Amino acid sequence: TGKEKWPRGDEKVWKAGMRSLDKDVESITKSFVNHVQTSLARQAHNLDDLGAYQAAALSVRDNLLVNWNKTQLQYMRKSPKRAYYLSLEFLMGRTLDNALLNLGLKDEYKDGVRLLGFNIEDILEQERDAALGNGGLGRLAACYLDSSASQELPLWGYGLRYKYGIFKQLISPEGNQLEAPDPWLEHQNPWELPRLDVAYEVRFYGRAERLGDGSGRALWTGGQEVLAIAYDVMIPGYNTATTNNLRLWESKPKRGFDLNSFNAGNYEGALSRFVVLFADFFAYRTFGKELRLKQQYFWTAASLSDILRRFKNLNKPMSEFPEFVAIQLNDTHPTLAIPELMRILIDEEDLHWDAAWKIVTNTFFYTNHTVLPEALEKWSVPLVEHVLPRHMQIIYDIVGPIYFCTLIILHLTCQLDRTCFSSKASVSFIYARLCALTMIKTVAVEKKFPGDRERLARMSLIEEGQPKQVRMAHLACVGSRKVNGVAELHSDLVRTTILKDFVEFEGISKFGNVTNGITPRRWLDQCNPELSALITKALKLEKSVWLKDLTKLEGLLPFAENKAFRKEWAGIKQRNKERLAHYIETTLGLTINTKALFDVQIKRLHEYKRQTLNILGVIHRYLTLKNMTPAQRKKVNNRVVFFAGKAAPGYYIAKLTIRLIVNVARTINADPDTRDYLTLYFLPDYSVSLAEVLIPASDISQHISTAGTEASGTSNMKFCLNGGLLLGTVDGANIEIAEEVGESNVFFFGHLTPAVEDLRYQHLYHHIPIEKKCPALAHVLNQVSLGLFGDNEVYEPLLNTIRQGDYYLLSDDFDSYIAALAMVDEAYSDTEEWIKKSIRTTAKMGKFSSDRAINEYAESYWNIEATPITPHS
Ligand code: T68
Repeated sequence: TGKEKWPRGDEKVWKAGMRSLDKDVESITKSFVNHVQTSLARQAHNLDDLGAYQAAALSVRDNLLVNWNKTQLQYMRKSPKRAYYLSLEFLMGRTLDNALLNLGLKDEYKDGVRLLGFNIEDILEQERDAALGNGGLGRLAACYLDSSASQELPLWGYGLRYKYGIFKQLISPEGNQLEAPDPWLEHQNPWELPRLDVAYEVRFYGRAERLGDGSGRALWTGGQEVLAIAYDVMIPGYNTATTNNLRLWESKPKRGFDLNSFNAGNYEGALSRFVVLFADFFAYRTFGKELRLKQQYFWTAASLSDILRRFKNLNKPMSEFPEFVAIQLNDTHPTLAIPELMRILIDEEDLHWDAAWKIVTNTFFYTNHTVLPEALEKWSVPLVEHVLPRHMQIIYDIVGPIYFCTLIILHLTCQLDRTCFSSKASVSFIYARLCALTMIKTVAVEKKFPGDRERLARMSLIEEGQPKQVRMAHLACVGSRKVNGVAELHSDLVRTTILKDFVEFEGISKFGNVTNGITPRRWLDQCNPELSALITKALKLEKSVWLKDLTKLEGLLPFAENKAFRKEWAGIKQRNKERLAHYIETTLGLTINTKALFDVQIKRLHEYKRQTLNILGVIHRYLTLKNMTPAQRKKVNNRVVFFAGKAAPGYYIAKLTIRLIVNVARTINADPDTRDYLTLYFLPDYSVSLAEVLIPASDISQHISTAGTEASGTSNMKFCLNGGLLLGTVDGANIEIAEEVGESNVFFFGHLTPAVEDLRYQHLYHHIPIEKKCPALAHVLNQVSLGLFGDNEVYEPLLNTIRQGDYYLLSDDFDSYIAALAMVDEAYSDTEEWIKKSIRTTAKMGKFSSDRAINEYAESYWNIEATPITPHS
C-alpha cells in the first residue's frame, strides 16, 4: 500500500540499492559478466559453454528473484486464499529457456551472449533436466505450476528435493535396460534458493499415548527426529510479474539427536539412507517401503507446518483455515496430510475431533490418476503403526466406528486385535464416539444400507488380510472436500468403480472431473518455435494473446484451405524431422530417413500402454514387406517408428518389451529388402528434453492403451498441439481430443471400455486358441518364438502374457489395430489432405491448455482468485 512504516533504516537508501529487472542487452551483458567474475570466479579466457550457461542462469535468476520477492510480499499483504499443490513428483525439465520466455527476455539474451562470443542454443543445451518424477503425473504438476503463475493464481507447490532424479536409462548390447543414477545436483543448481532459516522438525517412530480423558488427544514422544530444510524454486508466469514458489524439502539430522533411540551401529547408515531420496520405484528395491513411507510423511508434515505457520501469521481463528487454504493432493501420495492435520489440530491446537474433522474435510482436495487396482496405494498397518504410531490411531479413529460396526454386525466384537487398539483408552474413546454418532457417518452407512455387510467391508479404510492394509484412496476420499479424475471417461470410472460406494453414500456432487492440460508455452512455443511464429503471423495476434488464450487457435481453421499456408506448415514439420534426425545423429550416431512418415510412441513402459501391440504391429508390417515384390514395396509409405520410455527397474515384462524392440530394430534396420521402407529406433533415456525434440517431428503418435486403463494421457495433447495426428484407442483424453478435432482427424481402433470386462472373462473361461482367434497375430508371435529376432526363448514369458489370459486384450484389438495403421497409410498418401488434418487438429486443441485446467481447479475446487502483482509494491 506504500503507507506502511518502512521496517528499518533509511527507506531511500534501501530502495536505491534494490535491483530492478534487466530490460536491455546492456544490462544483461553487465549482469552476465558480473556473475562470471564474482559467482563463478572465472574470466573471458577460461569460460566454456557450461560456465556461460551458469552465468546466464544466475543472471536470469536475479531477475526471477526481483519478481518473486514482489509476488511474495503482495501475497503477504493482500492475504488472498492460497492453494497448495502437494506432489511427490515435479518433472520440470530444463528451466533457462522457459524463464527467458516467461520474462520476455529471449531475444535480449540471445543478442547479449552473442556479443560475449556465445551462441544461446549451445548454452541452453548445457542444462541438465530436473527429472524429479516418473511420468505423466509429475509432468502434469510442472505444467500446473507454469499455468498457475501465468494465470496469476496464488499457488505454491510442495515437493521433495531428491538428490537423484529418475534413473538414467542405458541399453546394453543385448537390449537390456540398465539403470544408472542421475546425480542431477552434481553441478550447482542455479534455480534453487536454499532457505536454511526455514526448518521444521519431523518425528518418526516413538510412542503415542492417549491422554485417556475421552478427548481423543494423545502424546507422541520418542523415536527419531529429523529437520526439514526448505529449498525454493522460482516459478515465473508467462508475461506477468507473478512468480510463484515451489518449495522442496531436504532432510537433515537434528542436532542433539536422541542417540538412545538409535542403535548406535546403525546411526550413520540409517541417517544417510534417509537423506538420499530417490524419485522412482528404484527406491523400493534399494531402500524398501519404509523409506517411501517416511518420505511421504516427512514431506507432508513439513509442508503442513509451513502452511500452518503462514496461516497463523494472519491471526485468524483456526476454524477459518479452509477460507485461506486449499490443499490439493496429487494422487494418494500426500494422503498422510489428512491424519497429520488432524493430529496437529487435536493434539497441538486442542480442537475437538468434530471441529478438526470439519476443517480437514474443507481443506483437502484429491485427484485420482489411476483406476488400475494394482496401482492403488496401500500401506501395511503394522508398518504405519511402527513409523507413525499416532497417525495409525487417528486413522482408526476415522475408521474406528466403521470397523466396530462391521465387527458388531458380524458378531465378532470380542476379537479386538491388540495391535489395532493398543490401550483401553483407545477403545473407550472410539466407543464414546461411536455412541455419540459423530464419526464419519459410519453408523449412518449402516442406517442407510442396513445389513449390507459387504458394503461396509468394501468401504472400510482398512482392508482385512495378513497384514491389514490402509487403503489410501479411501482415506483421501473421506478426508477431502472434492475428488476428481483427470479426463471425462476416467472420472466416470472413478465414480462407478473404485469409489462407487462413496458416491452412493456421500452424493455425486463431491466427485468431479478436471480434464488434464499442458502448458502451450513449453509444448508449442518453446519446443516448436517455427510453428509458433507461423501461427502468430496467421492469427494476426500478439503471441502473448493466443499463448494465454489457446482457444484463439481456432482462427487457424480457414488456413487449412490455403495452399501457400499448407506449404509453410508442411515445411516446418519437415525441418522438425531434420532437427530430430540431427539430434539422433549427433547423440547416437544413427542416420534417420527424414523422407518418411514419423510414427512415435513415447511413454513409460507398461503392459496397459501396450507398447507390445505396437512392436508386434511393426513386425507384422515387416513380414508383409518381406512378402512383397520390389515393385510392390515401392508403393508403400516409408515409415520410421520411434519408441522411447523407461521401465520400472523391477518390471520384468516391461523390460523384456524393450529388449524385443531393440532386437527387432537391429534385424529390420539391417535388412536391405525393407530398410528403405521401414526402420525402427528405441531412443534411450527418455526425458522432457527428448520429448521436446520428438513431439514436433511426429506425423502420427500412438496412444493405444486397453480401453479404460489410461486415465488421461497428456502427451497425446502435446502431439496434437504440434500438428501430429493421433492413432489411439477410445480411452482417456483421446476421446475428448477426438470430440474437439473431429473423429475424421483421429485414427481410432479397438474395443470400447464396456466390453473389456466380458472379453477378459472370455479369455479366462472360454479360451479360444490365438491361431483361431487372430491368425495374423499368431503368425507374428510364432516368428518371434522361432527366433527371427534372435534370443530364442527369451521372449516366451512376454509372448505368453498374450497367449494365456491376455489381460490387456492384444488379441482382441490386433486386427483393428492393423486396419487403423493401414488407414494411416492411406491418409498419409494424400499429402494435401493430411496437412489439412494436421492444421485442423492444432486449431482445435485450445481446450487442452493447462491454463483452462488450472482455472477449473481454482474456481470449482479451491475457490481462489487471480491476484495480479502490481509493478510498484
Ligand atoms: C499418470 N499417472 C496417468 N503415475 O497414467 C496418465 N504412479 O494417464 C495421466 O495422464 C497422468 O498421470 C496425469 O494425470 C502417473 O504418471 C505415476 O507416475 C505414479 C508415480 C508413483 C506412483 C504411482
